Amino acid sequence: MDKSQVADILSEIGVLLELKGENPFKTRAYANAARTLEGLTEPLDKMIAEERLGEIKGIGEALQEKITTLITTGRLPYYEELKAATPPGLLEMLQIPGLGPKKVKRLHDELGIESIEALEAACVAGKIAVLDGFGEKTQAKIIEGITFKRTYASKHHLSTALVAAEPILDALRQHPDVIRCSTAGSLRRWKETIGDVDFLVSSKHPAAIIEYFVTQPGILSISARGETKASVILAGGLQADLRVVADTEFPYALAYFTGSKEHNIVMRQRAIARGLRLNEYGLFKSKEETRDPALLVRCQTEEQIFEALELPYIQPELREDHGEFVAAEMNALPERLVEWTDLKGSLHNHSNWSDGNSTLDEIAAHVEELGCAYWAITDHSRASFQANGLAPDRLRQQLKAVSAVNQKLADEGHDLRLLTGSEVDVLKERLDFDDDLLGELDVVVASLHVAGSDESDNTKRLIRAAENPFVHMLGHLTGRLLLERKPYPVNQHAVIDACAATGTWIELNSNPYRFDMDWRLWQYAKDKGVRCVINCDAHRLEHAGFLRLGAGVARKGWLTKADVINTLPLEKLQKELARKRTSSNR
Ligand code: DGT
Ligand code: CA
Ligand code: CA
Ligand code: ZN
Repeated sequence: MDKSQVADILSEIGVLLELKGENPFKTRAYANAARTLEGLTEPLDKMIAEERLGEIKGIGEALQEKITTLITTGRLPYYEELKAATPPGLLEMLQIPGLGPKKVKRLHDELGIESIEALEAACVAGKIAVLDGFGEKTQAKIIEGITFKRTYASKHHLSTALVAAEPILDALRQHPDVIRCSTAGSLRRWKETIGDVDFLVSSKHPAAIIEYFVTQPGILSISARGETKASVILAGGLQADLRVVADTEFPYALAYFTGSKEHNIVMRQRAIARGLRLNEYGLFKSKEETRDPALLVRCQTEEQIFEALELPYIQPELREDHGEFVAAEMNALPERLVEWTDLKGSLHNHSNWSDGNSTLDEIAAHVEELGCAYWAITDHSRASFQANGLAPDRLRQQLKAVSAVNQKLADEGHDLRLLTGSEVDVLKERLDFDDDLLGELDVVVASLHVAGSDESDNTKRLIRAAENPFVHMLGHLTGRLLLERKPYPVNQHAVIDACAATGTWIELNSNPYRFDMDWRLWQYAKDKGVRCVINCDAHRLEHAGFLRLGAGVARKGWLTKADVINTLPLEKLQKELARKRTSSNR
């Protein structure tokens, strides 16, 4: 056991004691001790061996003893008993925003509530609102928190699912008995959040594939295992399903298990309208459900299934019944969706001048290695003080530093150029920087970081930002954090309209917690003529890899290379960056 594990247990003890109603001094002592341990620079076992735990401020004898027991035995009976004596539902209730140990204890004591279900029922019956110190507002917030938790508890970020799935797909590909394989389901459709990962394999030896699959590294447990399918749990609690089929069935199974369910329903209806039957086993010349190979309409690929149903190929990302059938009928599907290799750089990124991790030199070296042509440094503006935002004089210093890096790049014959910029805060009445300063920057991203609760007010602020001739694009339009924080209220259509009217671009923030603006709105934006910028919002070097994720989400939004500004080479990009400013000057 290391010190951060010990610290976790100590702070949990603090919470458990608070739930029990112990005196605040005692409970706080545990929380404080946990924090102290986190900050230690020496390993705990060394300090214990040298009997120096007592030197740590704020850790009394009782705590020293518990820490020693944990480090030396890996267990602590005191903690285990305390935990066993606490209804597990109480700990679960603590995960609901706005419910701390004190409130949970009162709900338990006064209403006998020991589970989320009981809590919900009490809310619905109005029993929480009448409790002293709770009220209608708290009750409504608890209901909201329960709903939120329920919706998202079983969902995972796309990036988490990809990291878990890709090594397994690679492994499957290398197995000699695998004929074809693919991911399916929401992962293949590049949904922003993933329920479970689906794999499809064709093989003559399903048993060998199943055995191979369930013994892959990174698999925590096997939940189900049959002759042609298996389900396993991957790290982080993510479930993965595998289906093994005969190779003749592969295209039909791939189309079926890719979904979405809504898309599949329309496909099946099209089949029925043509006197056919479509299911996971095939497309059959039949008016009833069947699996009879004699009736099969032979398709080698998904493309041929679409062809048989008189449709052009529909890319997996588009299979959401979100207009793809109407567009396909009119031959109006995008010809070629954007690919991440089309991207030449990112126009919203941070460095260690604000809250990023890396220096300008490190960033330049890294993104050049990735093959980027340009990379904008848009650190936070002054108002984002918690993110170490730059005041005007520091920003002007940074402009010099960027230009020095560019000089060096040019001298050494590199093609990459850094662009100067700012992620300027959209404040209540104005932008954080005045137009003169914004006019000195290559790239200006305007973002709302501290939104209000009033939709029309937030909308107005963003529209005002779009109307500023020096603002090139709006950053992370809704501020949402997927599976964590809801978007602030904003009329996105109105903001899109304002961007269309002013020639302002909208960011597709490629951080997998954001993917903001949402893919469902890009068709509308594109129809209005609004262009997209696929940005990393990078705070570390490895965030440059978000470009791939963002491009996938842009595909899901039907975007092509021409719809995305940062597919342009540097010179053309610079012309586009100048366009809004010069047209507003006239
Ligand atoms: P997820 O896992 O919640 O992120 O979403 P999906 O789309 O991956 O859903 P999943 O894993 O339950 O099933 C994979 C695909 O299989 C789904 O997109 C469509 C197909 N599928 C599964 N169950 C049904 C069903 O009852 N009816 C139809 N039409 N298709 C289904
Ligand atoms: Ca799935
Ligand atoms: Ca599944
Ligand atoms: Zn931001």
